[in-house]
Amino acid sequence: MNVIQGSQRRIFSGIKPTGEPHLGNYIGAIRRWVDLQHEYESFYCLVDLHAMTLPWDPEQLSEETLNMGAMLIACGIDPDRSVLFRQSQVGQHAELAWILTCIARMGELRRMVQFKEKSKGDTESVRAGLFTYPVLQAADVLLYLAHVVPVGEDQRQHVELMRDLGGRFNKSFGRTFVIPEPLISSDGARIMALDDPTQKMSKSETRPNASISLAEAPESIAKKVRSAVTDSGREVTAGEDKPALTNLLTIFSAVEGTPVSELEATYRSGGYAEFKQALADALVQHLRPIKKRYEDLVGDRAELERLLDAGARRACEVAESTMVDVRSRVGLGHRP
Ligand code: ATP
Ligand code: LTN
Repeated sequence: MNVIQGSQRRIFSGIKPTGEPHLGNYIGAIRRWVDLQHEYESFYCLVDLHAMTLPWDPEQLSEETLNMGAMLIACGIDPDRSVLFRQSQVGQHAELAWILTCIARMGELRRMVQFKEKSKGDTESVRAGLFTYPVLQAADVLLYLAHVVPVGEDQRQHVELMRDLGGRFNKSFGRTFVIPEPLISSDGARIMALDDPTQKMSKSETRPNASISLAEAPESIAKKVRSAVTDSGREVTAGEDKPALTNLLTIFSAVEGTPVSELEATYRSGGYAEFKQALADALVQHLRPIKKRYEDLVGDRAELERLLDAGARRACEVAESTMVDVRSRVGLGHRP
């Protein structure tokens, strides 16, 4: 077995380089990755192969992959501390995905909520890659023998599947993989669209006022917050019957580091306009340095490529050591 050196535990997580990263990605995932890199040996992956499960434009894919790398660094992922890399540069991801595809069951993949949502019920002409998407995701994590997978709530089912596939492989071929645990924090795990609090904020959603991107201009942030839907009533409080305000308070709490109860006490009776203005100001202030750093980084494509290439080389060492073990266990033997 590929033994993890030292006592530090490993984490792995990934983000699709499609569209602009938004507050949901930041609050549910990226800001936690920044903290976790101090506690864990961390692998953060730009999953460009996953981005090919829906129709894509080749130029846009390579552009957005570099942009997403720049955004992660701008948010505080330190490429010296964490292994930040492009999935497609480490061929072992696709190789292990195929082997896991050969032990995955149609029925378990058919049950995946993300597949049902993204295929929109069209199970005939939908691309096969969208169906096997979670198997590639399982390969991503299992390759690195990661213990923990920090993700938003929407990914819980995919982590369950990788646990099942890892366990099934271990049972059939001997203990090879670490069975990873999801790490989903209770607050901010599901940030909802600003114009519809029943839907999650998502990169693939194109309604203009649904999400706030991390590189959004200050005026646009203020405008989107002003036009965010609210609930009936006048008080600024969270609660099951107040999905819109709960979402706005969750966002406010995440960027300010102030508990929701304190924000409620401050803004409860001041009316929605005052609350929204304070939220917009807090967002602009929090995102300003991220936007600035992002703009500096995206201007230097060569440096970004260099950083990601270095990450891929580090990732490849770990991935290949797992694959040597996997290949021998499944009867594929060594590479020439
Ligand atoms: P797409 O719309 O392209 O499927 P997405 O916005 O769901 O993309 P991903 O790249 O799939 O983003 O997810 C990256 C990380 O962000 C994952 O850990 C995911 O759980 C988290 N995440 C995505 N959307 C939200 C959200 N609205 N609230 C909290 N976390 C989120
Ligand atoms: N499917 C995930 C992105 C993703 C991922 C991973 C997350 C790909 N590989 C491995 C955690 C671990 C998504 O849609 N958010």
